[in-house]
Amino acid sequence: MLKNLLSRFRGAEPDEQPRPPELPIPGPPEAPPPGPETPEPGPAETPAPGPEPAPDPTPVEIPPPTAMADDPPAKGGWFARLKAGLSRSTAKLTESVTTLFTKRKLDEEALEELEETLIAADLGVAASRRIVEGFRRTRFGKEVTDEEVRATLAEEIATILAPVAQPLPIDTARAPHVVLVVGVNGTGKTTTIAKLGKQYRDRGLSVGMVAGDTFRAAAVEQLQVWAERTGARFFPPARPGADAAGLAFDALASARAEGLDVLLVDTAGRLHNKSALMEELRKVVRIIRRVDETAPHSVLLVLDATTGQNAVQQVKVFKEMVDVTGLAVTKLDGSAKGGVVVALAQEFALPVHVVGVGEKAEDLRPFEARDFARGLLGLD
Ligand SMILES: Nc1nc2c(ncn2[C@@H]2O[C@H](COP(=O)(O)OP(=O)(O)OP(=O)(O)O)[C@@H](O)[C@H]2O)c(=O)[nH]1
Ligand SMILES: [Mg+2]
Repeated sequence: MLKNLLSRFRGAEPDEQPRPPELPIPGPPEAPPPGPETPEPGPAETPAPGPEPAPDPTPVEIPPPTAMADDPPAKGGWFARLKAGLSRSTAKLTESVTTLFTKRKLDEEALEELEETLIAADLGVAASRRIVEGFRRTRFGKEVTDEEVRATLAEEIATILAPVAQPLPIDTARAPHVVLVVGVNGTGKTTTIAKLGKQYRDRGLSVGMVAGDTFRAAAVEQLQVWAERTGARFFPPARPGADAAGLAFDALASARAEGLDVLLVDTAGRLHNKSALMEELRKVVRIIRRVDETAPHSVLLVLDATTGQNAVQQVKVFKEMVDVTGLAVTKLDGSAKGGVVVALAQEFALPVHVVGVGEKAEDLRPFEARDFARGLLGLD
């Protein structure tokens, strides 16, 4: 599994992820913020003077900006969308539970099968064991229906999730509150920034977006489109491959001068190897602390639920690199692996701030333990 994860870090070649169809490139990027790109010419932090990487010659690809601000809201409330989004995970879990427990005694064998079902649904070994223990204590030897099992499962899962269900705290007094967004490539970092940015703008906050994935022109353009659509201040690199830490420094200095409320910093998901990525992320943190020693105020790790247990490995790897303060779990709508959120909660106890169940801005929502647990079990 780790091998699989690390292989995603390898190779600085253009992104191989399948991408949405190309769109015409919007106008030229905004002028970069004033000031030197690399702060203080101190020897330790100055980027190595080696050859600049060649600008990305590949055509610029931008996800269609259709799924944001102006679309009519999807039918049904948030819970209906959550349930619909989780339906693939739900089907996997409830079918097994139904097959297992159509009026059956909850004996040792049944409990073992239940544990296997939960593990197969990506809840992880520790959480699955804990849940089954709960059943053993309260229901052992009793005859149960699949309905009862589902309801009890939802309660047990909600108990595990409740402590991690915490909104992303934004302290506007920081002016700006800096959110560093990290994660492997393709997990949804840039779209999560776009969605959060839109939600903060809707709340009347002033927002900056920093295109810290400087190597890929496509990544910069993608964020620029979102910034324009949401009315956020956009901070692009001066040129492709420019030093991400220097950009973050300049952006934070400008954001401070302008009194922005929130600064969302995008980062590259893949450099040529893990240690290069680690070095870059640590450098970004080190350098922005020269402007505000309390920054970044949040380090949001974005995980793609479709990768299942691989997400667990990603948390371990990123926790080594930076001080991850919370998680965003995306693509729960396209996954049969929503159970992984339970595994993450059990294993790391990191706050899960938001979950994504679709591509619209309103499909990124605060994580609610009870709703999620009941949605996962297909209950109302
Ligand atoms: N269905 C669905 N798609 C999502 C969700 N979140 C993000 N996506 C899609 O996932 C794809 C990748 O998202 P990006 O935001 O570009 O991911 P990234 O982490 O910035 O990727 P890199 O910049 O390549 O590292 C895009 O097509 C998004 O629209 C979600 O919750 N549900
Ligand atoms: Mg991106």
